[in-house]
Amino acid sequence: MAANTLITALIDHQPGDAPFLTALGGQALSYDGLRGRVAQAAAELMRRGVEPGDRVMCQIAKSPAGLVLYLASVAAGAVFVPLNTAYTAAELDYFLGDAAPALLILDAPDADARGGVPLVSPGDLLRPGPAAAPVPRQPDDLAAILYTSGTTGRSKGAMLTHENLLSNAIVLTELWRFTADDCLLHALPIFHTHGLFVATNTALLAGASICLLPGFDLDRMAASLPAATAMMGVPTFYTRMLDDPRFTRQSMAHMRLIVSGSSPLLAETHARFAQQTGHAILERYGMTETNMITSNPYDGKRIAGTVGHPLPGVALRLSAPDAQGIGGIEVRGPNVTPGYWRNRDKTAESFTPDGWFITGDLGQIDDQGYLSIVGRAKDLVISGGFNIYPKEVETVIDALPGVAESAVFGVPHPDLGEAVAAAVVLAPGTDLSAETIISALDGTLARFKIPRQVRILAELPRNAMGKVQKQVLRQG
Ligand code: MLC
Ligand code: AMP
Repeated sequence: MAANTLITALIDHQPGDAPFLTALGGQALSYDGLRGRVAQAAAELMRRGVEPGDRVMCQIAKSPAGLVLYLASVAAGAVFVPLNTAYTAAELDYFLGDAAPALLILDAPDADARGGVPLVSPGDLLRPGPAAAPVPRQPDDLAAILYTSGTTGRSKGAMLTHENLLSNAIVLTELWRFTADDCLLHALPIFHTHGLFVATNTALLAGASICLLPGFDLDRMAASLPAATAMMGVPTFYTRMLDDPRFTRQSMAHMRLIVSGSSPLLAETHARFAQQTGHAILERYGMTETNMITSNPYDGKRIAGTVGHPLPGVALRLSAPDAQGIGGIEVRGPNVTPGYWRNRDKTAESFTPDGWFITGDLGQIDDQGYLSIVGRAKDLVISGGFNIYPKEVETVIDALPGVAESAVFGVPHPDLGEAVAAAVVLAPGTDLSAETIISALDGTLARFKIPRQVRILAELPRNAMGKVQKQVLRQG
């Protein structure tokens, strides 16, 4: 079989009858079954004209088909571009224009094409048919593009190579001791780094099985728990589990690993979880552009409020540290993106002249080498693990008739960590209510980006330089 860096590593090595997906009211799938489906779907993609390097865009509900289509796209030599299912039609059109995919996969396409791009459903691609061997690909070839918003308000596509993804999966599998005996409880979405790469690639590389849930749901989590050995989640998963009496020391005694990431896990949540379940959550830190960067140790002390040490092979430094040692986190290694899709300016801005990726996070390293994320240099809200860039929301609010200007910021939220809030100044002589503004955003912005509270103000608080003081707004 021809070498396709990622596919060869991820799905070539497991025994045929080993379980890949375990059944939970759904269908079970062996590794042989997975390989067969991937080879068929790859052949179907090629038959439809997908060529190596072409983008295959996919916006579908989480299901086994989603994992097969990810692997089949990569097997066909294409670049997989998954999209958040919450994105609106307007947002989708932007991604279509930017990525210029050869194909767009939607659950229920209502036309043959959109913006000139052919539409297909997962069923169109997963029909039984001839199989294709993986198209040879090199480590530097792209395997995926993941869109991530930015401070300018326009999403940019982080390019991820076969090597970026594989190097990270190899390190995590080893560090977190994944083996073929593991069963990963998978409740994360599969359109982001966390659920698609950290969880899925790591499990595949280990030959482990996955209990794939359509989303995070406490009843399904409780029902699946007995079969699982490990889980990964965002902090919201763990705060919700803490409020549910089914997640106890007894019901979780057989689990060997609980991982948290994507947004800050409160030290208090870590402590309460340990008390209630006996598990010290292992917190790690990463980013779409860099995959995983640091992790608390598997064997050593997992320190709440820290994200641990740089992963083997990943170099980390703090730029311009202040008197307390707080500096900008910069990263280098085989995990780091070569840059943004067709966006040389953003790529250039995101790296230092000597080639380090600028994360935009602020960190501090203690005397044992544990990194803490102490803030963000970037204006970003992380709500339930989804990133929202205020600039994007402000641009849409500012465009509403009757709005003079706005400022969008994060406020503490017990379930989501942070929730999106907005302060709006109306144009003279207009009278808009908070509710009118919120409902006017519907259909333009994905619902998770829409402010949960809007305050109408006479003016925005500004500092002497004229910069809006979001800290003042946050304090109410
Ligand atoms: C859903 N909603 C959210 C939201 N998720 N609002 C704000 N923030 C969120 N994260 C809104 C919906 O629009 C809807 O609103 C209402 O909440 C109910 O939707 P739901 O789908 O039923 O919500 P729920 O299932 O409770 O989802 C919450 C969640 C989910 C936390 C389980 O958001 C989730 O799975 N988050 C994980 C995100 C993730 O994987 N991040 C990793 C990024 S990778 P309405 O108004 O329509 O009713 C990364 C790198 C790294 O960051 O280091 O990992
Ligand atoms: P994304 O752009 O969606 O990949 O999100 C990456 C950002 O999430 C990082 O730059 C951090 O700001 C944040 N992040 C990821 N993991 C953690 C963590 N464990 N603690 C705090 N912030 C985190």
